[in-house]
Amino acid sequence: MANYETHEHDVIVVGAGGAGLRAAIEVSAQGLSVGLVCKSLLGKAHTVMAEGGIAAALANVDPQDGWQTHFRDTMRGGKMLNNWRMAQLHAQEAPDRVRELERWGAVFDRTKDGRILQRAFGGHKWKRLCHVGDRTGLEMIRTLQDQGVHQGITVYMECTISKLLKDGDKISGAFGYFREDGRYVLFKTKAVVLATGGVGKIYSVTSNSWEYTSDGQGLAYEAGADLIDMEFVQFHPTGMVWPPGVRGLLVTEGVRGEGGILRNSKGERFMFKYLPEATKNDYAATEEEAKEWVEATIHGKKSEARRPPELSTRDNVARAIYIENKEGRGSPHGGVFLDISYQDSERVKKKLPSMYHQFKELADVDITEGPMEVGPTCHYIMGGIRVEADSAQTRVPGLFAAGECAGGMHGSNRLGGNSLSDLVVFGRRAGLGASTYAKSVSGQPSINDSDINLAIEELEAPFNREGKNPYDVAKHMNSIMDAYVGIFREQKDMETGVAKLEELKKDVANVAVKGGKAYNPGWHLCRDLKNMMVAAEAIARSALSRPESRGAHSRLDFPDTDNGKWSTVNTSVYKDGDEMKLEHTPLPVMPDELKELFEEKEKAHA
Ligand code: FUM
Repeated sequence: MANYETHEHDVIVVGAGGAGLRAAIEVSAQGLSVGLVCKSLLGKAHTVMAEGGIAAALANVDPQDGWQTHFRDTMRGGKMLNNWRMAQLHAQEAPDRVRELERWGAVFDRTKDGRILQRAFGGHKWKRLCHVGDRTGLEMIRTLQDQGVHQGITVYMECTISKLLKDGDKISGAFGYFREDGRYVLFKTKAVVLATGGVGKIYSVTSNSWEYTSDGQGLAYEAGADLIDMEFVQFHPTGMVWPPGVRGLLVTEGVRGEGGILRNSKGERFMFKYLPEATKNDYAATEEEAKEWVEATIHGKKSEARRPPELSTRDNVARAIYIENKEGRGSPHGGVFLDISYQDSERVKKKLPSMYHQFKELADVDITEGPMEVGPTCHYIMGGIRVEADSAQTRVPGLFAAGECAGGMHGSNRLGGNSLSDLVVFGRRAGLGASTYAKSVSGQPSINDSDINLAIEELEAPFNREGKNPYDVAKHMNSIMDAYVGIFREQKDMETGVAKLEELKKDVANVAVKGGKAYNPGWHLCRDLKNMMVAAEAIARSALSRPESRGAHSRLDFPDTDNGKWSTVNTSVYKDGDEMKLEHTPLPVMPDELKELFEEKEKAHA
C-alpha cells in the first residue's frame, strides 16, 4: 500500500469559503479540534464572487424591513419550493451574523449616520444588501479567515478529499491527497462538514472558478446522502460576454442595484415587458418612475417610486436576455447592454470599483463612458445535499453540509445576496451540529484498511490505463449540459442529454493521464470528473422528471408553474448500487403562523 500521512480531529470541515470558515470557527469555539481542508489556498474561495452584498433585514435604509419580509421574499423568489424552516432561520439569524462580521472587523460601507449601508437587489422588497462596494464576498472571507486563524484552526491547504470513510453507517474519516505533490492523507474524525460550494464547471459559461466541480455533492452521494432539487441551476443574468477569455465572469447585480439599465441592440429597455403578472406591481411602470427611484437611491431620499424592472428576480432577467438574443435583438457578442455610464463617474467608481477595473483591464471598456456587454452565466445551484434545517445534518450520521453544496434553502431560485447570508447562518449551524454530534461519539470510530486501499487504487488508476484525456471528457460534458439542460429545457432534449451522459460515464470511468503526481492538474481533473458526473446526471434526470416551469427550471414544453402536485414535492436522487435512483418527496409543511405572512396585506413591520 502507498504511504499516507494521518491527522486526527474531532471534526473535519471540507471547503474554506464562507460556510466552511464559519463552520470551523464554530467547532473551535465549542472547544473541539477542527481541521479545515481546502482545495485552494486559504482565502481563494468562490465566496468572493458574491460581490454586491449580504442580505440581512437590518432595516438601516428602509425601516419597514424585518425578518418576515425577508423570509417572504426568499420563499417567493424560490417559488415556494424552499425548505420553510431554513428560510425562516436564515431570515431571522442573518442580521446577527452580519453584526458578528462587523465585530470581527468587516469594514462595511456606511450610511451618513454611521450604520451599515444597504442597497437594492433583485427580488428583495427593501434595500437589504449590506455591502463593501462590490467586494463584499472578499471582505467576508478576509474577516472570517482572520478570525479563524486567530482561533487557531488547523488548515490543510491545496488538499482534495476523494473519499469519505465510514464505520458501519457512521462517518469515521476522509481520505485525499495534496495537490502540489500528490502525497496521500488520511483524516480520522467523528464528523465531517461539507462546504465545498457548487457545480458550475459542468457548464461551459460560468462565473465559477476551477474549484467548483461538485465535490461535496459527489462525496455525499457516494456516502449515502441524497441530493434534492438538482434541476434548479441559476444562470446569473449578467456575466461578461467579451472577450472570449473572460466569458462568464460575473458582473455584479450591484450594477443594477445602483441603477444600471438593460437595453437591447435596438436601444429598448426590454425588462418592462418581461415582468411576470404576479409581481408587476412591485416594479416601476415607466422609465420616469424608475428614474425617480434611482435619483432617490443616489441621494438617500424617500420616494414612493417603485424599483426598476432590472431588479426582477435572476431567473426572469436571465430568460429575458436569452429571448432578446434568440429573437435577434442581442449585442454583437451574444448579450445585451448594461449601462450605468449616465451616472456621475466618481460615484460609479466608488460604488463599483471592481467592475470599473474589470471592464477597463479585461475588455478595454470604460463603464463610466459607455455600456457593458453582458449575458447569462451559470452561477449557482439551488439544489444540493439534503440536510436537516436546524442542525445541517444529512441522512448519514456524522455528515453535515452547509452553503451552496446543501439544498433546500433557496427553493427553485435564489435571490442575490442570500448566499452570503446562507453561508454564515448555516455555516455556524453546521459547525454547531457537527460539534454536538462529535461530543456524543465516544472514542474514534474505526477505519478499514481495505477502504483506504480502494481510495488509493482509485486515485492511481488513471496512470495505469489507456483512456480518454480528462480535458476532452470535461469539454464533452460541458457541451452536453449546454445543449440539452441549459436555461430552457424540453423533454426530447433532456432525454438526449441523459442518454449522452450515460455514454459519457464510460469515458469518465476510464480517463487516463501521464506523468507523475506532482503538479499534475490533469490527474486532479480525473477525480473531479467523477463528482461532476454525479451533478450532471442528477441535474439532467431531475430536470426531466419535473413537468412544469418553476424558478430557474424553464421548460418550453411545460411553460406554466403547476400549483398542484409539483408545488408540494422536492426531487431527490440517491445512489442505489451503481444506479442513480430518483423519487419525489413531500415538502415539509409550513406552520400556519408563517403561512399567514403570505395571506395578509403588508403590515407596518412586514
Ligand atoms: O451579483 C452579485 O454580486 C452576486 C451575488 C450573489 O450571487 O449573491
